[in-house]
Amino acid sequence: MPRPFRLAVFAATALVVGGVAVGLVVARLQGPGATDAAAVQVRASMGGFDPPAMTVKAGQTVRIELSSMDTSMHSDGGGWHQFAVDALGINWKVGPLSSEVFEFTAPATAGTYSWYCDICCGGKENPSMQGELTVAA
Ligand SMILES: [Cu+2]
Repeated sequence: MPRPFRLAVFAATALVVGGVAVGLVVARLQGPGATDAAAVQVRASMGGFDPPAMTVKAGQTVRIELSSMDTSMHSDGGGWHQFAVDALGINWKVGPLSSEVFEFTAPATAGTYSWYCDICCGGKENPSMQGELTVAA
């Protein structure tokens, strides 16, 4: 290959690789979620749930957008998180750096339920991978 051409190929390759790297960093900083304005935003990461507690009305249809803020680079769970409430038959999962919208109908009577993620960080015994759902009358 002629030298100027090789230089051009090198420059183009460097630009593409650099652009992908910048894109990845930006995506990591922004994170997923907030695609559904009508849904309650729940973000899960290795650090825990944000928010770690929520209150809903009895009998209400609850719409939740669950996001995983972690990348697939996490050796512990591969960036997947779970939102499970055994008593309500809820078992939602979301993949790395993505979000999904789920719905459930809150029980008709008031009560308190705990939710957990059993995928990462030692599973549901880990206090940071738990949250509390309050159903208010
Ligand atoms: Cu988790």
